[in-house]
Amino acid sequence: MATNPSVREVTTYCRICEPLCGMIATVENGRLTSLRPDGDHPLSRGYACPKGLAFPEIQYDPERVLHPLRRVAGGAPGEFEQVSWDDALDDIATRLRATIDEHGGGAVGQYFGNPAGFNITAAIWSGAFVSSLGTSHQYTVGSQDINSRYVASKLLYGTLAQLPFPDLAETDFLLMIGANPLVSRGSGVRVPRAKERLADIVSRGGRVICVDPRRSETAKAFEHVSVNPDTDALLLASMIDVLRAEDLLDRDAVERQAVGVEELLAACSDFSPEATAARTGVSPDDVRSLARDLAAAPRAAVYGRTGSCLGRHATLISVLIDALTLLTGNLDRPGGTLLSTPVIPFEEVAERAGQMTYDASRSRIGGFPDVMGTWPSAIMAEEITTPGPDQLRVLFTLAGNPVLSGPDGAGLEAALGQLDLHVAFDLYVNETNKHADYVLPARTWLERADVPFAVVNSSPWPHVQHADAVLEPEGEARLEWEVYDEIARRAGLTLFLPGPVATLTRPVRALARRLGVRGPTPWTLVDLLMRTGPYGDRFGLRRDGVSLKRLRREPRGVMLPRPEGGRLAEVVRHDHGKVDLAPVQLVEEWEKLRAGRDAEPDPAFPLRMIGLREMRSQNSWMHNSSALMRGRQRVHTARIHPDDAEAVGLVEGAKVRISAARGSIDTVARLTDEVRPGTIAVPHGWGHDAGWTRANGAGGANSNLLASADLDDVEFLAGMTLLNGIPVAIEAL
Ligand SMILES: Nc1nc2c(c(=O)[nH]1)N[C@H]1C(S)=C(S)[C@@H](COP(=O)(O)OP(=O)(O)OC[C@H]3O[C@@H](n4cnc5c(=O)[nH]c(N)nc54)[C@H](O)[C@@H]3O)O[C@H]1N2
Ligand SMILES: Nc1nc2c(c(=O)[nH]1)N[C@H]1C(S)=C(S)[C@@H](COP(=O)(O)OP(=O)(O)OC[C@H]3O[C@@H](n4cnc5c(=O)[nH]c(N)nc54)[C@H](O)[C@@H]3O)O[C@H]1N2
Ligand code: SF4
Ligand SMILES: [Mo]
Repeated sequence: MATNPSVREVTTYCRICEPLCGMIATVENGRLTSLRPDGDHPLSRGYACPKGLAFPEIQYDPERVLHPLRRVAGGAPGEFEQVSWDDALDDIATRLRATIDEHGGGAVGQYFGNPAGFNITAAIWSGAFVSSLGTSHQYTVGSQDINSRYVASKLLYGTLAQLPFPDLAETDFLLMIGANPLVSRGSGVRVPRAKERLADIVSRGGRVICVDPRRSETAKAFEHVSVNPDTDALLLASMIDVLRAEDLLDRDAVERQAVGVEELLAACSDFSPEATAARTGVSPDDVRSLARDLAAAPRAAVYGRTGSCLGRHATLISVLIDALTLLTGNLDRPGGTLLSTPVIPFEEVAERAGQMTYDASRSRIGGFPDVMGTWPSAIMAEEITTPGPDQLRVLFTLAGNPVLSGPDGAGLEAALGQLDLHVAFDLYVNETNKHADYVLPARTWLERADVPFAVVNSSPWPHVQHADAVLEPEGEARLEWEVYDEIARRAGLTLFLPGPVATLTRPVRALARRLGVRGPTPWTLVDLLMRTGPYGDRFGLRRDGVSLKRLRREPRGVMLPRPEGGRLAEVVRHDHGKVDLAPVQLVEEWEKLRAGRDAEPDPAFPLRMIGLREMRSQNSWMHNSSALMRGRQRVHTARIHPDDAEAVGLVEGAKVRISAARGSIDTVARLTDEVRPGTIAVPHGWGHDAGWTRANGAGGANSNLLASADLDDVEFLAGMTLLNGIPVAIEAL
């Protein structure tokens, strides 16, 4: 094979989810003929999941968008015609300019979806684009995902740029709140070969415990504590109360690391295990054992993921997770919870430049605090439909599908129709961008160079890898950053105005001038930040440091030094230099928890709906693959406990209607005692009706039609949407 010049084997890595598994692509005459796991990758060592392996089908999907599409004048949503890039860019720039001239930059906004988080050049340039307009209409998937975790870091440590993670490499006790890494492959902590890594903990004599309303795949393989949806704040407060009552606190660690301990303990004392048992469904005995075992474990870590972030108390829960870790002496030490170290320190630089804001401004609708300059996506529809200064009139959707992934998709769909201009960058016509004026063809991860950012900062096995583009782009697909650049140029905008972004780009421009490079590109910025960052080569001063040049020489990437403990003083930005366990912002959150708004179930909606991830499905966008949509995966189902099914006369495989305050959806019942009685579990991202025939034909329903965008259903501190614990009722159809 190696002798045939038209066949190449290229080392790369998958960019669908956080493990970033190593892959080998075989390219024959410019066409991808195989994509297989890279056996020599230092972390994934020959593992790839079905989604990664199915990617060639997406790459060559005949329904992929390969040319700029423009909505037919007067056409219905989804009626597009092919246009040239030149025409598309000219028209977009002209209309953008007109809106800015008439209404100001504050009328322009962006929705940043999940795949954009794996696309470094798009992430940087889209950020520069919206920042240069001075608009506050920035929406990201973060308010359906992880923003509460960042806000908790702001409150606890005084910095948003911190994502603590469990040291899976050395821990003896892993307490997971709402995470299912055997399916999700880990999130908020980069852990390729998750199953093995968790099994290692048990082989070392340790324990792995999942707190989850569903006996998830991970809970089945390890230990399970079953809990009612959206009651984790109560459970964690009770555990802290047990530590206090039984004198199990690590007083030395508390003294060294924290302020506000007495206030925290006082707040938790309203939540003894007896006081919370009825709501959490966890017996006082079980809560006590859990707290005692956590305190007694030599090295323990508490970790929460989406199951802990998508409820009414998301930020409070994230705070309590780190509080439990700290109170048991496990924060900032190997085997416990470690503090993240950035490979490319965007966040740190932005923070120093005053750009990583929290609550520096409040949203027009709902008065929500900004999180890194972004608003909750729950308010996007109302920002479009509510007249007044800074009404949202132009929207760029970058790799997102909020009609399926966010709350009240129906309301959002209706609002999207009112935009003056909506431009999307995507691989497909999806349920959101079918309402756009333009869908612009994006390149897949096999068609672009990349280096991972945020997700590599939190790993017990830190590693960074650069990938070159493996394939020439199909059709006319372009890199998003170049398109943003071109739109800005044609609209007469300067992406790098003096102001916030300039703080980042000024040193890059100076460097670029010295090297004789014309203007900054995302790559000059990346290289500068990487080289001057914590792992950087400091332009030669540090021999084993990283630079883009080195990463390009070492295509399987570079293992970085294992993170150490003892970094708290360097991370904490509060004046007192310690972790604040009783930030004032939580006072009202404790009140809300005490009031227990949701404590008394509404008899009309007695059940609670939670989400679910499946191995062969990726959020809203991989349902057009025949390789993935096989067997059980073909059918969208609601997992329902047999007792709840019997109560309404439902049988296995029957049609079920699920109703909530804002409407209803129909899907298929799957009876299983893996969910608690009173809980149903339904995957999100289904109910397709856009440019993907197989996905459309798969049926199922958009579970997020039942999720509320009402302002008082949105968690206040981080703007999190209530996606887990939605009050619902079921009936047989
Ligand atoms: N009920 C419920 N809802 C949830 C969740 C839940 O647990 N429960 N989870 C939430 C979470 S954590 C997430 S991350 C979101 C995800 O929600 P979104 O951020 O809206 O992202 P996706 O649904 O993954 O849609 C991604 C879109 O990007 C496109 N795309 C894929 N790759 C590329 C690329 O390389 N370039 C470009 N330009 N486009 C690309 C796809 O075709 C697709 O249309 O869903 C959230 N919604
Ligand atoms: N196959 C596959 N992998 C994925 C994705 C995918 O769509 N498919 N998406 C990727 C993305 S974008 C992300 S953010 C990660 C997410 O990674 P994870 O958060 O690990 O993924 P989930 O499988 O959603 O796990 C959440 C768990 O929380 C539980 N849960 C729900 N509500 C509650 C609650 O109120 N309390 C508690 N304690 N638990 C609750 C659910 O039953 C579920 O088992 O996964 C990533 N990996
Ligand atoms: S787990 Fe699967 S989808 Fe995620 S990075 Fe690895 S191969 Fe890709
Ligand atoms: Mo996510």
